[in-house]
Amino acid sequence: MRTQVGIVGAGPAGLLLSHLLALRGIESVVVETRSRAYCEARQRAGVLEDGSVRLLSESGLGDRLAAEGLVHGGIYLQFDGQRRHIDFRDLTGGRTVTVYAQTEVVKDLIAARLAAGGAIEFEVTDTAVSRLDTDRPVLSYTGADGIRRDLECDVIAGCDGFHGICRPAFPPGLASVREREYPYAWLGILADVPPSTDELIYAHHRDGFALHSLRSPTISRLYLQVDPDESIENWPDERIWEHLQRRFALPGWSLREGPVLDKGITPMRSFVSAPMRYGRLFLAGDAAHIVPPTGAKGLNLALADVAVLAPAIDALLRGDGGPADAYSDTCLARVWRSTHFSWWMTTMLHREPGADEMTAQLQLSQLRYVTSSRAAAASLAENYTGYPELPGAAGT
Ligand code: RFL
Ligand code: PHB
Repeated sequence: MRTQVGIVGAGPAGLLLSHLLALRGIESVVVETRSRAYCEARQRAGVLEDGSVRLLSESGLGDRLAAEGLVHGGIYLQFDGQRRHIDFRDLTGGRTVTVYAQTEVVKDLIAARLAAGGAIEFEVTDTAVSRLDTDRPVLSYTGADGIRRDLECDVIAGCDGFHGICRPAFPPGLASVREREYPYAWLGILADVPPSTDELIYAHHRDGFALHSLRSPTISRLYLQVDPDESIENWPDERIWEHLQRRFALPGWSLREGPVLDKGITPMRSFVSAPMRYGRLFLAGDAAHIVPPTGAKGLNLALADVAVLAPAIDALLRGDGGPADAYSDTCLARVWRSTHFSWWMTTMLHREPGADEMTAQLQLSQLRYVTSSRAAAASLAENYTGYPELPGAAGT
């Protein structure tokens, strides 16, 4: 069996890559271990940068996004008994973000690929990649029908997330890994209750960080900092609401409660593996890099990677290897900027277990600065809404 591009993983990176390649007349096959229903229901990100919205719209995926996405012109930072607004429009010359859940991005992408006759194989097992240093790499897997297949490709894209098989297929020693684990995790809930806020609230509190986000005018998404080894069984709904109430408390404002539809705990990690290419295998999205969610960057980075990768593969298949050779450096410039911003937001807002009063005062000073200095607020706003252009890591 043969295809031009074998894509491992039907997350946002793999699906958008398949779509962008199809727009260029390039055929691909996506293989995915999970079921379609699982991929469409997995609760994750919620915030799209300006550039991600433009990318999706310009590639024909903007209808539901325009109708149902909620445009946000800022965020609130809450600390020391005050809630301060950062006005993105004012600070960045009109840029915004859009709240549109990753579940919806994935549903739109799967629908678009299937409507166009695209091949997505769900529920595959034993995915493997080989012959990566030749111009005919092979993607092997067992289909849902139990039949083992070897798919000969021109290029393989590893879009299989942090726990996938593509990054480990690099020869030992080729990639350098930079990593930081944080001493805390997020407990996230989806609640059947209208949001109690018009824009996201990032709250610094002596008990730990909390975030009020949303999914729609009737559904709220809330997060609570917990210990990394916490188990969800220790968190009945009443206990979650009690902690949320305490961390968001503000005179004259109240947090509405409602039935919890979904809950889970996510570890927090920064991780960058470079280069993002070995031979004819290209990594994109969480397969190559992870950021803690406090900067709302992971999904946006995944989309940005494949926006660079699709034209690079196109050029490579036409005999021009230049853009493919530049792929890793081009992406890593954005990846490192987002990695820094996510680390900065995370360390400014979370309570570090065992941290002394010095650390708490440094955080509060930074929060006061970023909400009172126009220059500091503009830097946050520029990073949060995204970077339209970044020079390549090699300065190109
Ligand atoms: P994904 O989404 O993990 O998709 C990878 C896919 O590959 C499949 N797979 C395999 N398929 C075949 N063979 C194998 N051997 C395979 N191994 C794995 C998996 O089943 C899966 O379907 O990676 P992708 O496409 O790179 O997308 C990345 C994003 O999902 C991720 O960065 C974001 O969700 C991160 N993130 C956020 N990003 C934002 O931009 N804004 C946010 O507001 C935001 N909030 C979040 C987040 C992530 C969170 N969690 C749960 C990690 C909030 C949370 C709580
Ligand atoms: C979300 O809505 O899931 C969300 C929003 C902002 C973040 C992280 C997650 O920083």
